[in-house]
Amino acid sequence: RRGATQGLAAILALGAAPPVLAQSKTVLKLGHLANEDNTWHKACLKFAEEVAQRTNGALEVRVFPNEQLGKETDLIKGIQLGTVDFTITGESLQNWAPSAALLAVPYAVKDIAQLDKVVQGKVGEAIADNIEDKTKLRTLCYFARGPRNLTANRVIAKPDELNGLKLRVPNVPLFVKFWDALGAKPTPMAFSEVFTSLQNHTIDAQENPLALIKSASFAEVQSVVNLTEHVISWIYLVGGSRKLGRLPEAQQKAIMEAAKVAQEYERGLFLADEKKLAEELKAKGMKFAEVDKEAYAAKGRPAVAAALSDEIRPLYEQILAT
Ligand code: 2Q2
Repeated sequence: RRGATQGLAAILALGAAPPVLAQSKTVLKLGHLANEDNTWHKACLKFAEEVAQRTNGALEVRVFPNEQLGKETDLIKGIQLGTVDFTITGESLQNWAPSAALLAVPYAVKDIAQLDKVVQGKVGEAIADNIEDKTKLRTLCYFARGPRNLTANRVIAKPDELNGLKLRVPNVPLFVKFWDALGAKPTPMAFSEVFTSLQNHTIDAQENPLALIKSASFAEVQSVVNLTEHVISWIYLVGGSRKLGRLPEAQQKAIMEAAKVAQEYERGLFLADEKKLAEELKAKGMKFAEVDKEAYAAKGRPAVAAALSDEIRPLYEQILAT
């Protein structure tokens, strides 16, 4: 760098026009809802590092955790407006693209092996295409998630014991319908508001994979993990297709490659995490309760069936058959 500056000084001294010394730098913003301890954040940092390396610093991805750049829904809109460039999102996209509901249908996907087959196969392709088509968000890579579990301050062994439990759900109409049918009172709310709302009892419960339960410190305000395992889902790292499409080909390729590296990297962290999360949460005082999963599944089934439109039902059937 010093050499270049000296060279520039020399040229200016000679009165010549300065040469273009370096490509101008483009800064891209990535916002997400998890905190710094979460594997999503670490994968985003990896993504940023890989993008910088593969573009010789011409592209800089700045990562903002904790909904610092906005709530999940705002981030999706922000990408559409061009004020944000990337986020991590999934089933909330059903508010724009109906097939995104299929990322998280209660009691559909049974394990990670099935999930990988679904995402990487024809169904996943159809979902990703539908998302890009309806939202102008391009899916760059995906992260598998652990099963969603219902946390509360009591054991809820079967849905009949929900008794109007005030439950926070993300902004996902399918989740609202499912929990409503089970007998809870689901309220959509942004992730960044959940901790405080549990603390001041605006809500009594929430449901999420153990990874987010841990990184968001819900153990401080929830005593029981009810092992409902009601949703096994994945989530996408997405970027705005219009803005990305205007970048030079080589930079677009660098972004896609960096995303693949981030995906692999996240999977390693995720698998390591899954082995220890339950013990870590128990050490923080949470009690783990086995529940009647069959009763949860059975009571929710009609609502799930009714929530899936004819348009996406064939894809749903294909998921079940995978
Ligand atoms: O509880 C949350 O906010 C997340 O686990 C959500 O499931 C997730 O962010 C979805 O809203 C994905 O679109």
